[in-house]
Amino acid sequence: MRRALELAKRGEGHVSPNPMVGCVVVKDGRIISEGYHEKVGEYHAERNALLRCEEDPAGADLYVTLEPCCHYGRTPPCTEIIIEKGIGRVFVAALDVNPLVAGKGVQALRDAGIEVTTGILEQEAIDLNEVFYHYFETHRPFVAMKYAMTLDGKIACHTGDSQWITGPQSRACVHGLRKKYSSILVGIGTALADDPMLNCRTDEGVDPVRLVADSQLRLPPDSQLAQTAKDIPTWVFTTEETLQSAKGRERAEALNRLGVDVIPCGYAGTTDYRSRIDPSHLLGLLAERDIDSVLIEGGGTVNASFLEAGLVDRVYAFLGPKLVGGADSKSPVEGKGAARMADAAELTNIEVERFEDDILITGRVKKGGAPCSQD
Ligand code: AOF
Ligand code: ZN
Repeated sequence: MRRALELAKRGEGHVSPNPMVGCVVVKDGRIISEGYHEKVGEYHAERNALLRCEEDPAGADLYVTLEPCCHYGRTPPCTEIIIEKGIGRVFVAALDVNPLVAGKGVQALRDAGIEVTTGILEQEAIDLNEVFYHYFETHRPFVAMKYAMTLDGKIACHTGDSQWITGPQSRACVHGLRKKYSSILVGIGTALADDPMLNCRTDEGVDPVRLVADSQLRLPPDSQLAQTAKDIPTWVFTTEETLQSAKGRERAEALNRLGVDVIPCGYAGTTDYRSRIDPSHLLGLLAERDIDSVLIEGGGTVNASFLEAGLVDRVYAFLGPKLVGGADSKSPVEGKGAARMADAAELTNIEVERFEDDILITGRVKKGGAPCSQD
């Protein structure tokens, strides 16, 4: 099953909104075939493994990280080919949450006389597909928030200079994260300050859809994002109000011509800091377009609006061993912030990793603990 989990990971970045799944076929104590779900719309892990067998898999054991499906989706049911090939026993890591499958896949195999064991390395399998489980259960994209800060909690100097807080190894890890999530979001402040590309610069990386929260539609047509929108999908979320003004319409048309998709989104009002896009509505619009996950890369305004709305599911905080000081130097989360420590957003299932002298702390945000912006 460990091998099957390793194989599953190879699908990362290519299968969204499907889960990553791996499969190993074992006969007489030898692995006779392996497979994984390589690309959304294409064959599932089990079918890939079974079609690649160079010897008859009849009577073999099949290890799979997700309950085999029993429905006709974009591909035929895996239970059918497992039964057809005469597999003797099936070992499953985790059950599916897709209501078309959940429990029914295992039942179909048992009904056909196959011995099925579930729950092997179950937690690992669930953790691997945290995005898939979350998206199916909530119908809302999984939100991961990433930032790099100095040891004194700043994401830039008071002048705005921010290159670089962390070293090359941490930055390579960020490109790995961009492969893991199907979209990447920045606020217009970050887009203007950094003129980023927001692509995935790793081997075989797939570029995530690039999103900008831009209530006033200020993204310049000569920005890198707009200029490369014909090659990498780029969606800019603005308000109806902006699109109704002559200036807004003109800006939208200029961006459209460059291939940018300008999408009207709800407005969360003007707070004590800045006007902003409604994060919950934005996620709803993404789900309509089958986007299962978002990596938020700042800045502080966007981070605050998602965190305050209780919509952040995972945080990646990179720490660079530097101190820049400055009362006006920006920190990762703006907004008003929690009034009491008891109202702080809290992380659980913490993992710590080191990249040269930088430290990455990541964890899931405990639910029901969003910071409250009221006193
Ligand atoms: C499996 N093995 O490798 C995967 C499964 O549209 P389709 O046909 O690709 O079906 C997608 C659903 O199939 C997905 O929501 C999940 O329930 C299951 N994914 N099942 O037996 C696999 N990727
Ligand atoms: Zn399947």
